[in-house]
Amino acid sequence: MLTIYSDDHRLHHGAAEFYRGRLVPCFEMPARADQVLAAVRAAGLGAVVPPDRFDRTALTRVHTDDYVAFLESAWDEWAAQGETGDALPYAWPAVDLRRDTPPQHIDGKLGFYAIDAAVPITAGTWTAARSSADCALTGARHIAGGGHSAFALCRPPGHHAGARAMGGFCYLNNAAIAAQYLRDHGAARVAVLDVDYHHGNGTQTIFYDRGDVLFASLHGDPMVEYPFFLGHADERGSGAGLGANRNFPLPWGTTGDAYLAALDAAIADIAAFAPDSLVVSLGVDTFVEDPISHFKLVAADFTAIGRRIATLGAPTLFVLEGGYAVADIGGNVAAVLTGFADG
Ligand code: SP5
Ligand code: ZN
Repeated sequence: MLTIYSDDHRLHHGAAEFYRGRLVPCFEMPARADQVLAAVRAAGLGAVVPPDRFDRTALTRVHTDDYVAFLESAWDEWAAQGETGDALPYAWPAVDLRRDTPPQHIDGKLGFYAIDAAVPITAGTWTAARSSADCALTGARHIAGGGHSAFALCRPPGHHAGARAMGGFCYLNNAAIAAQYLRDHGAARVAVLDVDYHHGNGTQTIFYDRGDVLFASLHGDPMVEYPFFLGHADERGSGAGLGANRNFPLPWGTTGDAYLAALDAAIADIAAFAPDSLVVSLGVDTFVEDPISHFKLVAADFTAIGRRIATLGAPTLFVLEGGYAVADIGGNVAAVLTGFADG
């Protein structure tokens, strides 16, 4: 399996995020990608190549132009105020506030284009996010060209980023950008399967009213888990997309057996949709020892996830999302990919 990776991810290294009422070191850190790269190499999965550079228009197929422009200039606007630490939002257009008047000041823009505060912007964040999307796009290009599978080793992750908002460590929605690229290059139907512990709210909203991209997600129940305000089972899509959105919220403490049963249901939905290609938002924060999550999957469960995905027989692009047990993230990702390759 081809892996696409860029060292540019190192340029994004946020200092701190809010956690239980205080600032703590970011769970989403460069060592994550280093561990995954080492494990992919150790597993002998195949070649590791750098990403191609894609036009900005590949990004604005799923993100709004003003949002991409915000990401491009946010650090410079922040630094122009004399700030040297990370840019973080602190005020949002939540209930009863106006969304039709984008602020001019960077402090206002940060909140206008964010769903939470877990998105530090540093001097290198834009370069890293753009390279991360390029990794996903390069993988999509490989699949569109007839490749059987690819692994985009993306960092920062993407599935919480919506058309015009960052959130949950995510800036550009790598999986959605890749799925749209596949649609634009020969695939009539694309399925996105999201196995990250958290609901892929950004991917869901981007494709919610479309029947050409199926979104299926297994995740911690939003009644008790981030992102809290999306990801319920009754969200089935709208308009032409009605029936093309499937959520499988699962309780804290979910073990491999229950997880794999829900995965079988999601895979049955995907098989019925008969996609021309599949994008997997691959988070391994479902791991029992993940520091911010509450599922109980173990290494053998990750192998089983890969095997089950392989039964679909679709050209498949894996896109890295979450996973914060740094010592184990590599082994768990490699387990999914080898399970798929051997399946
Ligand atoms: C890509 C991805 O996995 N993003 C995850 C973003 C999660 N941000 C919120 C984390 C809050 C952690 N609170 C957990 C409490 C555990 N006791
Ligand atoms: Zn996650």
